[in-house]
Amino acid sequence: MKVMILGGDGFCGWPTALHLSAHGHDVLIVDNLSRRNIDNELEAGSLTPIRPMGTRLKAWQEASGRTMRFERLDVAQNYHRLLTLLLEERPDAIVHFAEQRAAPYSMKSSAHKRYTVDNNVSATHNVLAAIVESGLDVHLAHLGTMGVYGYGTAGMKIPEGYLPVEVTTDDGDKVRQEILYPANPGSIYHMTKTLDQLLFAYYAKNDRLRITDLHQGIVWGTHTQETSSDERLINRFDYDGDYGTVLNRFLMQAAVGYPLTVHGTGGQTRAFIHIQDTVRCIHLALENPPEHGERVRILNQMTETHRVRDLAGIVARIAGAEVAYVDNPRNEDAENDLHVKNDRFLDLGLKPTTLEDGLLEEVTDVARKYADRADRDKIPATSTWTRRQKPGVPTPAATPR
Ligand code: NAD
Ligand code: USQ
Repeated sequence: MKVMILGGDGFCGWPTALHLSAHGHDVLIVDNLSRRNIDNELEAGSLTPIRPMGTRLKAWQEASGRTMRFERLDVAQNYHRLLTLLLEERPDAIVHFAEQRAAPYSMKSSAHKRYTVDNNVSATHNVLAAIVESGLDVHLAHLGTMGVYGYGTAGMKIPEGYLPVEVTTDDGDKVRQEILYPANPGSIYHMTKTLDQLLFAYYAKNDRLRITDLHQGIVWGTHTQETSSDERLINRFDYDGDYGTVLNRFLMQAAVGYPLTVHGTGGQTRAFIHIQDTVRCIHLALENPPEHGERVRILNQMTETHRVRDLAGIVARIAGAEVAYVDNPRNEDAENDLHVKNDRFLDLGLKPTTLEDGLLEEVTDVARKYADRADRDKIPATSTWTRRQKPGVPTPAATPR
């Protein structure tokens, strides 16, 4: 299969490109390197020393004997180059990761809100419009988020995209139908993913595009089978207050002796998936595309749920770290339960990698290895959701509880 990977220089996109190439697919990476530029803006960087794209591709060729190509292109801005590329390459599938993905970054200022909306919504719409204009039969697989649902449960497991409802007609008859699960985003970033959903629903209905939307939980870990085969292929490891996600942050904080920054009470429950399962799920989704005329196929790409304070407890236990309960910079429920269906990937054969101590230690080892690259000043989460919230900065009084 020929696969175009939009956002293929990023944390999920790079290991996915390697995984698909290792399995014999012809991979073309498209990326505008905006994530590397955001590192410059934030004066932060990956804990792991990620290499420039040219070095990455050369290393992969040497390690595997396989070739991948790279096209630098802004999917949100350069519509005509995107269309031309599609017509030249005629891919069977496109995997779309090319969005600004950090909730805290999207909440930093009105400029960051506007960038995130413009970039994410335009990127998604450009891809859809270009597929239609090209006349090609391309399966589009998009990385969405569990956050489109919000993190509550109405006494039921969150279904995979669609909610069965029964309505009473004016004649008193009962009619059953399935609707998109009500969107309930918790940040500007998450809101862009709910807007993406409507774009997909429209294009699947009007143009019979084949679209899979993968509602992914928080990705943790850093290595996959392929990224660990050569140090030059190493994946990025974000730990800063904007891009670092909770479990990887805790593992890194433990490795550098920084108190684990639990926001608020740590009662927030979220869905998680290991990076190795991310790449497997995308491969499975590409091998099982929807039919023409089928509604958007939505799969929940997560393997387990955990409460933030429990994660901090596990990391503190295995790594001997202290836990700091800090002000929550976000506007989110202090406590929530979360139950999620993920039957579709399990039915396709996914064997989940669960959060075991061994794996946690593996990530801590990566963090320890590169600890001298850490900038402790970049660890606190300083982006606040409203003026009411305060930055999540540990104070001596907050450590430990
Ligand atoms: P990332 O920021 O590491 O990678 C995104 C890549 O897309 C970057 O390399 C960036 O340069 C590129 N990009 C952004 N806008 C672009 C544009 N307009 N044109 C071309 N390239 C562009 O993010 P990630 O963690 O790899 O996430 C990838 C996708 O998966 C995102 O859409 C994100 O919403 C989703 N996701 C990520 C997680 C997670 O925990 N990391 C969880 C759920 C969903
Ligand atoms: N949190 C802490 N301490 C920290 C960092 C985070 O307690 O140091 C808390 C947050 O307040 C939040 C939870 O941990 O309650 C998760 O935060 P996160 O930064 O790990 O994840 P989030 O902002 O939701 O975003 C990440 C990815 C995003 C993806 C999303 C999947 O950055 O791209 O869409 O996970 S999900 O959360 O399932 O919507």
